[in-house]
Amino acid sequence: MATYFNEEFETLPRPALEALQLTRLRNALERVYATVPFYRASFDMAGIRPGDVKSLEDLQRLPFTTKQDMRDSYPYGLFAAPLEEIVRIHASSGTTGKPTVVGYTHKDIEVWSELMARSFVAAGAHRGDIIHNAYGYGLFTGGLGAHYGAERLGASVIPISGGNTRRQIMIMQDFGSTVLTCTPSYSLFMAEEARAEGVDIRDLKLRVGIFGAEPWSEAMRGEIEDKLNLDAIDIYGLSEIMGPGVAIECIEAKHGLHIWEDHFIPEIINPETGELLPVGETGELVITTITKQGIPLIRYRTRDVTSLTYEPCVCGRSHARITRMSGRSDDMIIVRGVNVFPSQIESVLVGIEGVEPHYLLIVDRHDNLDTLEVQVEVDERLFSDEVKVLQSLARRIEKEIKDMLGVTCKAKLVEPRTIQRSEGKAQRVIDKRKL
Ligand code: DLL
Repeated sequence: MATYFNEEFETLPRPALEALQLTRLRNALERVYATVPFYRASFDMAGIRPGDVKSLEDLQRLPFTTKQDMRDSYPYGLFAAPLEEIVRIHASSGTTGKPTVVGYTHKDIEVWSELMARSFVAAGAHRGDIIHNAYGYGLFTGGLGAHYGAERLGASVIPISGGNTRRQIMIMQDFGSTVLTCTPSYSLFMAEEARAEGVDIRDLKLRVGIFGAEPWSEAMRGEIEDKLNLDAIDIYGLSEIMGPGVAIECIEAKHGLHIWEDHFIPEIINPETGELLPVGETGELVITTITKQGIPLIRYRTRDVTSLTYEPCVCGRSHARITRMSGRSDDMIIVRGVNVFPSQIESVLVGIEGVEPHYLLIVDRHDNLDTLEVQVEVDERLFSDEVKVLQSLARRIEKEIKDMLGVTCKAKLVEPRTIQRSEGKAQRVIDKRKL
């Protein structure tokens, strides 16, 4: 028998769940129409009023919201609550160097904590667990999101955040951590570092790992479970919608991630045409938040590619499942958990004298750690210059990218006209990671 954090809502029969969704959706639409000028304008343009939405199917008649819309209203334009009611602000990188900003009311934090607590229980965690939370604390939602959920559950949380891997291993060993939360790639890096320290991470008390924030594969799950001797669970989320805990696998099935449908309505669309796809087909995930107060989003295009199933699950949860994310429909790459758009790197490069705007990003994974190489052409005059000059240029590029985007890379300067030109879409990224 599965255990639940909130049995009533997690197992709500489909008709009751859908009735609840419709009531909450209609309230959310009234709220955004009344408080957010962007929604009033976009609904008016589409010729639809909140009151016209009489069934869940009517959701399709509403326009989408995109990351661009969030950017255009930077920083607080899409907030539906006054700043006096906002108790937390998070942000994630966007294409323009300006982050995407989200705000939470007290109630939003409560809901998020509950959904993360539900997620922990679905993953097999419980009170008495020692949760080693190595997601980054800060503007990124991973650290604080998991932290509040762990406290809500009543487990003991270690707010270790990311970095200083050797210390992490010592703490896991000495404190007897039973649950590990971090990106999947970082968990493998920890295993490597532990081995280098003469520690077999398989011997620690870790029982469950809750991994997300970047794409990973079934093959990688196998490797992690083997190397760390734990159950590896996939968790999904995005800051725009909430943060971690939008969807999670249950430990009973490890087959698809339950999306908490009493708070979110998922749809799958064809990313080219925007048309709704039949259930089961793969496309772009669109999410409508139906209880959020700070920044409710209507039909938000996540750019993440997946499919939906409403098949009953062995765990007894009635909430739909999304399949493991198979990628993104835009060009964002995720390097060690940091979201990076090629255009962000481009804007750093174009600001540096002596560098041409022809570049290629090569993402790879060595010793379980993502690496990013930035190949960029330098101008003719500079290329014939001394090695010292070129080296200092390369270091400067690496530093500016690190300062601006928070991601470590290796800059490789190449001769003019050596990077392949394209007549159509330029290929800016070569991702060699085998996920
Ligand atoms: O990554 C929130 C999070 C933190 C999720 C910790 C899970 C664990 P953002 O920084 O806004 O938020 O990045 C969101 O990361 O649109 C996906 O492209 C990707 N992503 C998140 N989880 C997964 C996953 C957090 N399990 C973006 N599988 C999303 C694949 C994921 N991609």
